[in-house]
Amino acid sequence: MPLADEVLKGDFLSISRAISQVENGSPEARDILDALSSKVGGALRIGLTGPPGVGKSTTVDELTAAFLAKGEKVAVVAVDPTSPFTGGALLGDRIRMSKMAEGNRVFMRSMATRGTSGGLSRATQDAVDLLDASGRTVILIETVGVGQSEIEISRASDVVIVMLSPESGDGIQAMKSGLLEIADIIAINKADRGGADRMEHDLRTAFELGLRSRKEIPILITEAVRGKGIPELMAAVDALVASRRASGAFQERRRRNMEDRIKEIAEFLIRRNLWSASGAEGKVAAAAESVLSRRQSPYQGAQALVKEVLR
Ligand SMILES: Nc1nc2c(ncn2[C@@H]2O[C@H](COP(=O)(O)OP(=O)(O)OP(=O)(O)O)[C@@H](O)[C@H]2O)c(=O)[nH]1
Ligand SMILES: [Mg+2]
Repeated sequence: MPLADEVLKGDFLSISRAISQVENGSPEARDILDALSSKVGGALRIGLTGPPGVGKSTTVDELTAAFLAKGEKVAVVAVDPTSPFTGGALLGDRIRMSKMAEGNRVFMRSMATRGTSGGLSRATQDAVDLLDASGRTVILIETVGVGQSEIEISRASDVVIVMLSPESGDGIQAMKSGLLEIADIIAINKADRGGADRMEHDLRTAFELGLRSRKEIPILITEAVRGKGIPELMAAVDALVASRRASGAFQERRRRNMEDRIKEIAEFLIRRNLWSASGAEGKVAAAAESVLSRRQSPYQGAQALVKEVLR
């Protein structure tokens, strides 16, 4: 049976194999995604991001349990933008695989790609699509909030929860980075360490002063290790999703995200086709020679190359 059919049946091992193909950028991955396109879109995609060690995985575990209790079929995708392709991700997968084989209720996967940020986001989104088609109803996507990964998680998610903690000046860091801009909900975790109320106050003041383009935002205080604040966090997610569905903002966000995604894929395909075309390197060498011998400008050289390869 083709892998796409196995994925559709929700078989964990097949989903895992299909995600590996997506990570490797294999042609089979494209075929599977094409075949499953009519089955994608039903799952709720929730992104969790924030500084290293803030409590994202702990919160993901708690949210997973809460969604399971509501009868949802949960998948967790942990994206590590810093890990190189071979750096420990495979071992991590194996550990997670054995965990999931026990329960067989939650699909868990850590993702690594070859390190290009565009490739990471493409593979993540493809993996989420596969999980969606496989019948998972809630997909939690965890990623460390550093640099480019913020935009990527935002594009892959219906709702983004940004996690901060009162310690180590996370709030100030978050204000400097783009982290707060992509937040739909903020969770101030590690409330037991003290200073959470103060941080909430500072964030609200900052928002009122216009340090974020959208001012209204739920701010929750959590203590994930003890499950404190998790029901409230769930309720905030539910309320946000319900109101956005009612107003059309939910679908609007998906449309915008999809436009960005299609652009990104188109750029990828153009670049790939350009350099994979036979003789491309030779043509570059010829164009360079012709520029250096003053017969044309670099733009004319590039233009000729593009015309020929993208025929
Ligand atoms: N005191 C305290 N510790 C917490 C809380 N939530 C999580 N932790 C602890 O913080 C540490 C990091 O938690 P993780 O959930 O792994 O954090 P993370 O954000 O997923 O970390 P990375 O994925 O490495 O960025 C663990 O030792 C947790 O037990 C909390 O509310 N209070
Ligand atoms: Mg983690």
